[in-house]
Amino acid sequence: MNKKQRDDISKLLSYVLRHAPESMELVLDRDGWADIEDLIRKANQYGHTFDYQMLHEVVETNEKKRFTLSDDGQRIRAAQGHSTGQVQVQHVEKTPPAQLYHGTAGRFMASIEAQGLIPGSRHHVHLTESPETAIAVGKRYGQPVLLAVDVQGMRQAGIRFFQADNGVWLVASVPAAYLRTVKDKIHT
Ligand code: HQG
Repeated sequence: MNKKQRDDISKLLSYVLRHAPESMELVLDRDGWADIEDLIRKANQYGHTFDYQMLHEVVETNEKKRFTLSDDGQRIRAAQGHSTGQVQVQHVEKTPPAQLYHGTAGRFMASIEAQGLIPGSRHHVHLTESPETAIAVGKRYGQPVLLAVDVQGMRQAGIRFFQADNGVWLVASVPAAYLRTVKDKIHT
């Protein structure tokens, strides 16, 4: 497969496993798992032709490790980013490193300063250990803004942190008091 073919399958998987399983009559369990045989059959019915080997290649080569295979290789789920009401993934609660980041766009900052970070349509606010990743995520929506999160302050306030299968950090929200704009890492 070439990159375009892999990206197309990856986008389809993100869409059905995170947001709209019903668009392909797919049913996910509470932890977000889909039966791979069922998924491939339904995808094929909806005009997306790929097989187990191709799906495997997409999972293996995905630069953000967006998808997780079950130990027996029969099920697949999105590691994070869900918005579908079908699932309520039990992510692992963990102590995060001292510094986490969130990337956003300048046009959201007035609202973020007023409300803090809220999950929007997704189930969690997404944080990362990598400022570079955060900046790239922010760029999807416009002029990027890098926010550093006061992890220690949040932990002292009793806010719980979870880690997805692919290392992304998840929280319910981040009150504005725990956010600081970082300017020196942005080179656009
Ligand atoms: C912003 C990617 C106004 C928030 C990444 C973001 C991530 C607010 C946008 C994953 C706000 C939501 C998720 C507030 C937050 N007022 N705007 N109070 N609070 N926002 O796409 O974090 O490539 O739902 O800053 O790596 O950007 O898809 O979330 O800009 O892990 O695998 O509202 O997506 O992974 O946007 O990205 P999103 P996100 P993938």
